[in-house]
Amino acid sequence: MTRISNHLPTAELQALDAAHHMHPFTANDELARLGARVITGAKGVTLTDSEGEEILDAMAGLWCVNIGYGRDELAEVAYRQMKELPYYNTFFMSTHVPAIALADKLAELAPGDLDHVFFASGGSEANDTNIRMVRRYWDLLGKPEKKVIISRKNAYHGSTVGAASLGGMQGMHAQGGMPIPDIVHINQPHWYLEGGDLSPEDFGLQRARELEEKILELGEDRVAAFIAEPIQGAGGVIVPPETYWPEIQRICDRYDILLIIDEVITGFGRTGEWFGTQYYGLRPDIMTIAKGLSSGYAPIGGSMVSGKVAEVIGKAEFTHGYTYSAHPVAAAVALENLRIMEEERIVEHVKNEAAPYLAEKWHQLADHPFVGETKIVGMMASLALTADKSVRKPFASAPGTVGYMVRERCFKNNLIMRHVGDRMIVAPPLVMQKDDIDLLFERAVQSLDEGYKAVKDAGLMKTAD
Ligand code: PXG
Repeated sequence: MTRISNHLPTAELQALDAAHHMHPFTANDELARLGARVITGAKGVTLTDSEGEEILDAMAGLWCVNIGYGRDELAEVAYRQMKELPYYNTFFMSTHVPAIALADKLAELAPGDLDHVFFASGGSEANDTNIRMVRRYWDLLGKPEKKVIISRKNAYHGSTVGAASLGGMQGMHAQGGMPIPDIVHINQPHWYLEGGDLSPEDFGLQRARELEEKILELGEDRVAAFIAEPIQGAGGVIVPPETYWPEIQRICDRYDILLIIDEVITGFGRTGEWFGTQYYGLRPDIMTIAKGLSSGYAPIGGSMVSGKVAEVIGKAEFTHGYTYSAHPVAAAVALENLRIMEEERIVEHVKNEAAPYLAEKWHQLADHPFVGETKIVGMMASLALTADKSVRKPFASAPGTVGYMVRERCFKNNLIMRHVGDRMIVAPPLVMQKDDIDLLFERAVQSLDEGYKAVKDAGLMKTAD
């Protein structure tokens, strides 16, 4: 049997990795110089690396390991499903029991009339499905010109050409001729850096009304949909002002456009509700899901689709699908993950215990001289690093310079806390207990203290003009 284990010294593993493995969102020359951290195992909320270090994973892998690592039940379900039916497709009038059972469960959990699901292997594929589905929807209703999708700058919707076009990451658009036609971006509701002298409430309304202005500018008859994350995740855990979402919902109701809510990060308990949609009281037509659906144990995602849209799409063949749509092993693993989430009342644990405790600790960080603001909803939190607490301004150095220095301290202190530009972010496994959160806080404070000193010593404690 192939043995995949930590069978070589770390340096050799790192050299092989750098020689042959092209990493996502990584400069491979830098990787070769520094060597990747080799993660060899994990249990609960803790990772182990090839040097035997124990690392607190405050990012739940990549925002996905919601129930924590090392749950044998998921491994056993995967094993059983592989023996029984490792693969079959759901094309050409076929189906299988894991697909049926998972679709049924998701229809029960998803809010409103989001009772239908089109499966994919992850969030990017699901968002590609969404592009095609909303255009097809209007086409079938005799409005083929209604195909523009409005999104937001600094949104993240995935990495395929379609999903990256939906996203608003300039660095991604700059590589590979994106966005594709008929996708446009409005500004994000990022009060801390973009709110100027407006109150958060007024700014939230102003940014929401950019959607209305864009619809009017393009003409309602050309706009198919608006897509957004309830809280921007990869963009830096940007929590919109309270006025933002009600106004967006009002605009979507007023004009005949579809609302796509990307719940890839906010879904499956992260906000203390099953979905961010419920946290904000939204009524989407389509909801993107992935990550926490299987707690990352198997690659699976999908689009939850309302009755209104599914009925139209179902009228004729939708010429779209992936080999691994509703992969039986992934579907079985997801189903078991959802069973555990329900049985162990993990969403309630977030809402009533973990998130309030994390919030109490997180907001204490606002007193640190290096921290300009703290934001948190459920188990996703961010803080802005600042050179001057009295103004909401970026550093004079290139964005991310300071954040990276703090992240390096976190890495050294065995805490996975990330930086996005000069914001620090966490999104821990939902199963964190109070003592895990205490450890997170302790290491975060230590890393901030050390980062603060390093940034001062480097002469970077300067605000942009
Ligand atoms: N939508 C959202 C909101 C996401 O966060 C995707 C779609 C794409 O999902 P897949 O499964 O195709 O990766 C994501 C993924 C980061 C980071 O740096 C975030 C994601 C992926 C990779 C890196 O925080 N989110």
